[in-house]
Amino acid sequence: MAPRKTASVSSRKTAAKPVKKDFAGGTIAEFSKEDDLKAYREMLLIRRFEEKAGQLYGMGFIGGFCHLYIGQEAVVVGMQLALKEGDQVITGYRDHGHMLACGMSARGVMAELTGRRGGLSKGKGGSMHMFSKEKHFYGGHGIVGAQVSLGTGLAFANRYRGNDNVSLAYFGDGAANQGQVYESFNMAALWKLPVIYIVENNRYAMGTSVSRASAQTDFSQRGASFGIPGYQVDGMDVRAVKAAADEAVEHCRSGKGPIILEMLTYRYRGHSMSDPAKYRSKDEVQKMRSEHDPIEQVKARLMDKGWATEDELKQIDKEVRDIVADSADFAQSDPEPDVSELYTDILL
Ligand SMILES: Cc1ncc(C[n+]2csc(CCOP(=O)(O)OP(=O)(O)O)c2C)c(N)n1
Ligand SMILES: [Mg+2]
Repeated sequence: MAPRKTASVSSRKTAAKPVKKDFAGGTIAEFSKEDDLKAYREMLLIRRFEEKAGQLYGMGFIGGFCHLYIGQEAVVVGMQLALKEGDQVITGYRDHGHMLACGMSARGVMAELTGRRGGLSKGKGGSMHMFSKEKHFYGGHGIVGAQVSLGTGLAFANRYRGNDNVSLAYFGDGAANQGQVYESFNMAALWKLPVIYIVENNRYAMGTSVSRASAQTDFSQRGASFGIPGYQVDGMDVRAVKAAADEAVEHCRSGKGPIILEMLTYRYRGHSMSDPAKYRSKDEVQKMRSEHDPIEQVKARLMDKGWATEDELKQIDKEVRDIVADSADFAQSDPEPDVSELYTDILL
């Protein structure tokens, strides 16, 4: 879906082909003051958390892989606004934002990044391997594309148990070229499984741009041969994401089977923590930041409409920073797992 205001985000996709019918009737969700304030707070929490994680990594407190979600916050926050208790979420390794949006604690995520006892996987999983049964979050997966099959399995379980829950499987533009994605699409369409496939098209898979890696760059159409409907969504506008999410959730809950949402989004930081970023220009990044930033969009709207003053927004920023600072303190002071824990809670 391409709201007119943000045409430049989608024009790179739509220029070469007929204009696609807008999803959700071409509209964006009407946000009340409360909706915008909630979206602002949640996106800001992810942004500040990720900035802090980047700092802690630089200081040597976090080891191994660490992939930041900065720039993509509207996708997960907008999707989450359409869910109900029991709906499941699964994603790849760029997962901190998904966990926070699912309601997992900042302390638990940060302490997992630093490998401490209070981490969500008791300090033994790290950035890419965290789970919460309570919050219906199923990881956190380092194998590119694996979460698509697992997310399809979650949808199968919902069908089998006869509940009306929906599973959300997030994956990247690079993962979209993996074979198991299409095996999953086939089964999901065949059995009409309630799964929303969310392609987070941030234009790059590590250092490879979509156009260098993909024969079909319109990911919303990747399910066409299975009869799975798909739509492109402005993933930088939380209202557009919410509108698409509402329709996709309704599609799945009403028994119509899987659906694909391609989120046109962008990651501001490198792929992981050591990325010289020679594959894109600084201007490209700057243009996205200045013209499409998901948080700045909401901030401007809140102020334009008189729904919040600069001081009130600063107060939210302070509250969010406090949560993040607390998580960072905890993640540095909590002890590491005892050596006796080396072989517990793991598959041998
Ligand atoms: C099966 C497999 N192949 C290759 C890799 C190495 N790898 C890690 S991330 C990545 C790029 C994936 O890009 P994308 O799906 O676009 O996700 P993004 O990082 O942009 O969120 C690759 C190739 C891997 N982890 N697993
Ligand atoms: Mg990508």
